[in-house]
Amino acid sequence: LDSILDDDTPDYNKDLSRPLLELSEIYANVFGDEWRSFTYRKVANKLDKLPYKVSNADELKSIQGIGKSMITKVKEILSTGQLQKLVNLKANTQVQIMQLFASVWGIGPKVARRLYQAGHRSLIDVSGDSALSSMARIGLKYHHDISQRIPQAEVAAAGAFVRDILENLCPGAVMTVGGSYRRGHATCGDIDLLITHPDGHSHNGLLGRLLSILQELEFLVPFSSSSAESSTHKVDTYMGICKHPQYPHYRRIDFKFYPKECYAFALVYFTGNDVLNRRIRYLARTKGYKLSDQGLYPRIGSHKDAQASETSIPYDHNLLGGMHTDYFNGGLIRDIFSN
Ligand code: DCP
Ligand code: MG
Ligand code: MN
Repeated sequence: LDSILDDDTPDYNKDLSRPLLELSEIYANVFGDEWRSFTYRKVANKLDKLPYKVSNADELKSIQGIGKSMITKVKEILSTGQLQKLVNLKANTQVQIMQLFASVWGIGPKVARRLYQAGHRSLIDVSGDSALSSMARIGLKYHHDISQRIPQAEVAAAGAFVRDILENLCPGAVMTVGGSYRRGHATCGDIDLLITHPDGHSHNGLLGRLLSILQELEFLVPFSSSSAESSTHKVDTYMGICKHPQYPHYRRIDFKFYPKECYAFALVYFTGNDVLNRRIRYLARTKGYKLSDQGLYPRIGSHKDAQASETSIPYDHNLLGGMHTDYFNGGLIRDIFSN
């Protein structure tokens, strides 16, 4: 279990996992095939976590989740040093262009395909497209900066900057820097901030007030169009671009505001990574529960009734609401896995 929770990978099998990850990205960005993309990413993650170097693909047969076709691919990499399928895809200009388009914040695989079909072949072409979302416009404008990884120290500095404002604005508010930063990575793709208030109500409406101060201070790039949306009534989300006054680059930043009774679950979700989240959600499901970013709920009825049961369970039935986060992160996950 520790090896699942610990994101420090020993790197014995990077030569195997890297091409699989590249295929994963192409499946998502070029073909919009999220399922296949996830399968490749999952196997790459498993290979990364092995405490030894794989020298014979048959060694992988006993590992759950690595199927025949993946073993065939690993064999090919071991014997030829590459994956012909990947080599072909990467040599294809259409693939290259659509990957570039989809690497822009605010442009997903569907829009990337539409832009290609509309005849665009470069980011300069794309910036002249009349149907871009405001997010994609900002994504294009800051594309160079936000494509760079962020050093851990700068993520910490940005977090401290926001925490300072937050604590003045709303005393007692609690903020955690999540995502890859919380997993101890040396560099991060973005800055993930998770915020709540232990009094149970002060988090309401806090997002808007915090955003306007951060924009006044020019920490946040002004960008409001449909960003301060809430995906459910429980969580307020904002995705934006920020720049710490003492650092030269613009960075991607995500804010999430949760009520305190969801916070432990939100913290697990927002710490990730996404593969771990899918695994523990699946595990919860096999044990008759539903795990989300907001709680752990008993499932009523059969798998077919899953949708109905989710909506029929009142929120207060959250089994572990309010439980101390450290217990949740360490203890609960450990308990689920050991049962
Ligand atoms: N998350 C998830 N599934 C997704 C997206 C996100 O479970 N499709 C969760 C797990 C992530 C967390 O949210 O760890 C933060 O998302 P990020 O996209 O910021 O990913 P990371 O912080 O893990 O990595 P990066 O360094 O690329 O930002
Ligand atoms: Mg992140
Ligand atoms: Mn993020």
